[in-house]
Amino acid sequence: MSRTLAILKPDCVRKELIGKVIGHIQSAGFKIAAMKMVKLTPDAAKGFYEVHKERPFFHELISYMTSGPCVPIVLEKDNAVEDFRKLIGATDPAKAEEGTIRKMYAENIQENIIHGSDSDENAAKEIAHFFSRKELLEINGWE
Ligand code: RTP
Ligand code: MG
Repeated sequence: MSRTLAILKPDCVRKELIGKVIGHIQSAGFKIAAMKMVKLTPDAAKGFYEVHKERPFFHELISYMTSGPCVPIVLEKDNAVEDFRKLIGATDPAKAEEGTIRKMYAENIQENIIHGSDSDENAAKEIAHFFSRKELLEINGWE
């Protein structure tokens, strides 16, 4: 069993797609281990996407991610990181495979509905970004 971090991004919340997207995630065999709704501050969004700080789209990405509430979710499954990236599809929905969440619901390469961690190491860091050890202990008994 391994873990990944998903975020239902602000466009997902705005379009009232939370229920539909979570339905696809659960049908694909992922277990929801923790979930909350938060509004990222610019500093929190910059911290989360620090790896992209030199990219031309960084400023736009931060305004998008702070444009409304989002829903971080800790997911559990065998091979969680890789299987979840397959389920959400390519960053650009125009290039995503049929049946993927981004293909079905995303608008464009930026407003793409959902985030998924890209490695086990980043999943652990990203989970810690949104959920304290105390919360995870209280919710799931994780040490
Ligand atoms: P994520 O980290 O959100 O799961 O997305 P990803 O791995 O598929 O894509 P990544 O390259 O990490 O980019 C992070 C997010 O930045 C926005 N983006 N905009 N305007 C653009 O060309 C562009 N490229 C990326 C997207 O919201 C993307 O998910
Ligand atoms: Mg990424």
